[in-house]
Parts: sequence; C-alpha cells; structure tokens
Amino acid sequence: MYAQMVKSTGSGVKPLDEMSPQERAFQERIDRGEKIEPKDWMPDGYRKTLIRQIGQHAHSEIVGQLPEGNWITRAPTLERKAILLAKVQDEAGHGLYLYCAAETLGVSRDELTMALLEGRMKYSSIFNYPTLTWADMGAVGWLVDGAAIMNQVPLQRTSYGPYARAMVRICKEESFHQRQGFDIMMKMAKGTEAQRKMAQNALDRFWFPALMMFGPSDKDSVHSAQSMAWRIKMNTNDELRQKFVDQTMPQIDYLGLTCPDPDIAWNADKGGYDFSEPDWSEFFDVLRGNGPCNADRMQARRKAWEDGAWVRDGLMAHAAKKSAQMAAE
Ligand code: BYC
Repeated sequence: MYAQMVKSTGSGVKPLDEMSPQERAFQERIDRGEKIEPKDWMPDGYRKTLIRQIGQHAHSEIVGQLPEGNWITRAPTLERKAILLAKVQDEAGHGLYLYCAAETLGVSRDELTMALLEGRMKYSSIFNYPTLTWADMGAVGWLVDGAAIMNQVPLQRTSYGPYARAMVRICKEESFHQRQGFDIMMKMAKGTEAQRKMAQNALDRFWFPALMMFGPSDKDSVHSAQSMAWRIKMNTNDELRQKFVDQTMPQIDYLGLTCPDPDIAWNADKGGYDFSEPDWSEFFDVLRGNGPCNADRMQARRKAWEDGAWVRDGLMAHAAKKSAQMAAE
C-alpha cells in the first residue's frame, strides 16, 4: 500500500507495479505486518539498510559508554556510582545484542568494527559532545536515553525479527536509564543554587544535540521513505522529534528549569509545541567528524580494538586447536 502511495510523492521508492514478483511478495509480507527472519529472501537494499542502521545503532551503544564512563570514578556517592556503573554496563549489553542482530544479516562484528574505525560507518552525533559536570549524567540519562526510547519503542514493531526482538529488552533497560537521569536532575534542580545552575547549564547544552539525535529534518532525510516502506523505520525523524519535545516540556516545567529555546510555545491548534530547529550546519559538521569529541571517541575505539588484539588472537588459537583435536578424534 505504502509503496503505491509514495509513487505520487516522488520519494524514490519503487511502486508495487514496477517490482519483480519476488520483490512484490516481499513487500506484501511487510504490508501484512509479518516479521522477516534471517533465512528469508530479502532485497539487497533491505539487507544493506538494516546492516547500516543496526550497525550504527550498535556502534552508538558502545561509543555511548564513553561520555558516562568518564564520570564513574567521580560519582558523588557510592549509590550513584553503582547505578551509573550498571547503566554503562547495560549499554555494552545493548551493543552486543545489536551486533548479534546485524550478524544474522551476514556481516561479522569485526567487519562492522573495521567500517567504524575506517570512517565508513557512523555512530550517533550526540556522543561527540562532552560531559562536563555531574549534572550532565542527569541530562544524558533524561534527554539522551529519553530520545533513544522515543525512537526505539516503535522499533520493537520493526519488520526484521532479530532487530525487533533485541529492541524489547533494550527498551526496558532504557526506561530505567531515563528514570535515573531524571532522578539526578530532580536532586540537582531542587538542590542548592549552585546545583540548580549546574542542572540548567546541562539542559542548555544537551537540548539541541538531543533534538539532533532523531536525524535531519524530513525534507533532508535520505533514507526515511524507503525505510518506512520496508518498516525498518516506523516514524519520520520530525514526527519523533515533535513527540519528544511534547513529552519533555512538561518535565522541564516540573523541574523548574527553562528550555533554552526562546521560541518554544504551546500551539493549541496542532496540540503540540512549536519549537526552533536545531542548527543543522552544526549537525552535519559533527557528522563529518568535526564535533568537540569526535577525535577522542575514535581514538578510544581504536585503542580498545588494538588493546584487545591479544584476546582475539588467543580465542582464535584456542578455536583452531579445538577443531584440530575434534578432526583427529
Ligand atoms: N547521528 O536519511 P536519514 C543510543 C545520518 S541512542 C549520526 O534520516 P536514517 C544510546 C544517517 O545515518 C542512538 N548520524 O537516516 C543512548 C544518514 O547517513 P548515512 C542510536 C545520523 O538512518 C543512550 C544521514 O544522516 N539509536 O544508542 O533513515 C546511551 C541521513 O539521515 C544521525 C539509533 O541508532 C545522528 N543522530 O535515520 C547509550 C536508532 N541522524 O548512514 C546509547 C536507530 C541521521 O547514509 N536508527 N544520521 O551515511 C535510526 O532510527 C535511524 O538510523 C536515524 C537516522 C533516525 C538515527
């Protein structure tokens, strides 16, 4: 249905009547809401898009540990340290489920890592911003995990089975992360004047980068139309951004903080907030590698890969020995 609809919009999505019988049968399965499983036939573009999206998502989870890992040794109490440690470990787990989901499409984890290290794959723009104060741990949990959930809850219904199933557990854990971030913000916003200022400053710095997490505005999104036709994406970037703003504004009010967007205003006619677009030139510049922390993040990933070489070599040597033993028996 969707594919026929997009014919008139010039979105670049192939209409049903121009598809091969195999492509058409595949699109009809998607339209019926069936899950696609690893051994099923799928168009090359579907496979490639999933590898790109799931791979970038996995990289984001792993790189996403770095800004928060920065604060584990400096958490203000033992309880906060234990909570943050658990959250950062959860992100490692999310990365691993997602690499496994990508592997079912015929790409190895090593290939995905090399694509990241060689600059052929991305990770989320948000992790190229620094975490300067403890309040940033609140803002990251509340806004960054909040934006991640907004994007990921619909992905539990995505058409590719392994991705949809990985998302179920990830979303449960992300909602705990979001709550712990809001809890830090509550403490800071209702604390001393210095703490309140720190909370406001964290909100000021993370607001627009959090809005950028949903991707470029719909008119500049290259992949949305085809990804939505394939139910790899369930909503457009702007739809999710709007939902996020509408959900977060009452929380900002509850905290007694101020949104850094001077033009944000409730629009009763549309039943949502009007708000300013993020600075898209900054967004694309961060994607090109010029954000405040891009070089640090990539250096950390490269170091982890190089430092882990002996572990990979040891595992491969062990596996080779085992298979030689089994062959001899
Ligand atoms: N950062 O055509 P578009 C998390 C790229 S949260 C970097 O709209 P698409 C976590 C895009 O890749 C974050 N790049 O693309 C939270 C494309 O470039 P390429 C991870 C971005 O894919 C807390 C180009 O811009 N979540 O993990 O249809 C703690 C054009 O964009 C970004 C996910 O990955 C960005 N923000 O839509 C720890 C969710 N936005 O690839 C961890 C799954 C766009 O052609 N992903 N680009 O070179 C998605 O839902 C979609 O991929 C996006 C982008 C909505 C992000």
